[in-house]
Amino acid sequence: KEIVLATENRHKEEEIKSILKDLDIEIVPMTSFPDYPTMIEEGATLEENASNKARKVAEFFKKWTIADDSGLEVDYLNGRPGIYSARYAGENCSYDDNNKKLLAELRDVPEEKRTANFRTVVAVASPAGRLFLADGKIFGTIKKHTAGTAGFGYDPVFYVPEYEKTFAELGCEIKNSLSHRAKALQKVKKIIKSLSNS
Ligand code: ITT
Ligand code: NA
Repeated sequence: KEIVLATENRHKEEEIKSILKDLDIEIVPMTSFPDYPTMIEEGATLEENASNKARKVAEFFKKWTIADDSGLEVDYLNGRPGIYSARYAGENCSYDDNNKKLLAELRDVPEEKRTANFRTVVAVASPAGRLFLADGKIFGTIKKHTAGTAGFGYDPVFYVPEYEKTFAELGCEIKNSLSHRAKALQKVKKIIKSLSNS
């Protein structure tokens, strides 16, 4: 009754564990093993990247595995950075670099044109090669300045109109109740429950 979590991102790991905490399954981060495979993201979609990560790690450990691929799609930028969200400002760039670049690209863009969405695809892979996908999306806007300190990545600039706050201002508890990742993982819970009943 355990499932490997294929991510190198500690923030994601924390959120995923928290959202799945009511499942009767132990979430084992792949980073807790002495060795784990390198996950290469060269797919054209979040679906491809999540599937490839989950499959590769499931095969390596011969254990059920889940992986998350997420991206921020900004309408004014025709959906960028999308699958390139992690390396938007360059290979090995910081979250801060990405946010600076995004705010600069949108500098003179008015409020009503700053719409965006965050999307997560979670893949669940079995050692034998079975694969399940679930996605989650949240709509919002890109704020003109960073605000808030919680979370990671684009959280200080992703603004949720219903709450009049960025993800970073909302804090993890509220974010984990309504985020792109939370929505995808609620579907994953159903998948895992139906698998463990069959
Ligand atoms: P793994 O592939 O190891 O899971 P990663 O950080 O490379 O970790 P992604 O390939 O999915 O993850 O890249 C998504 C990037 O989008 C991530 O690095 C963050 O910058 C950003 N991101 C993802 N989820 C986010 C969230 O909930 N809030 C803010 N930014 C997020
Ligand atoms: Na990645």
